[in-house]
Amino acid sequence: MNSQLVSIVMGSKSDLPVMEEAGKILKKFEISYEVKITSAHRTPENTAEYAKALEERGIKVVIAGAGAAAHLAGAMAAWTTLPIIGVPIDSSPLKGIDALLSTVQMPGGIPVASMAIGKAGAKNAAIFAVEILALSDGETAKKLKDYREEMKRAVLEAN
Ligand code: RP5
Repeated sequence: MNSQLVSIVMGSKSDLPVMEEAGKILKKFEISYEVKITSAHRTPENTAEYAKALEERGIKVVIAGAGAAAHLAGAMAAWTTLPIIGVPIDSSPLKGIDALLSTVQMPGGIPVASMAIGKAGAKNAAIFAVEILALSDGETAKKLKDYREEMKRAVLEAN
């Protein structure tokens, strides 16, 4: 067992500027996480080994970001029943539409929760992960409600 609750996985180091948005949110909510770079296509064995070991290591939720023919979230979902939240990354000439379709169009039986393309998706993936963890942690649930209030105040105060 380790103390990390969330795994942020991505297909390439070049995905980091997008996926960092997820890390920022998890830090804000004081949720421990690890970051892993592994590719569904270029390091398939590594990806499978990493995914298979997650549950035993105590990880509860996975956020998986990849661009182009983005198989990472689905490839990981094949090896674990932990919830996988996919983030399509706009790193290809198709600007993430390809990654969005690859991530969202999982065949029935092996789900991946797909977020928006790019930084908003990475941010929401982390909030979604926090929402899952909050189901069994009252303190985290309270922080989520405070976060909503914070956003509401920011909009009202902008006037
Ligand atoms: C995907 O291909 C990665 O997730 C990345 O978004 C994209 C390009 O990867 P690099 O060529 O920058 O390593 O697998």
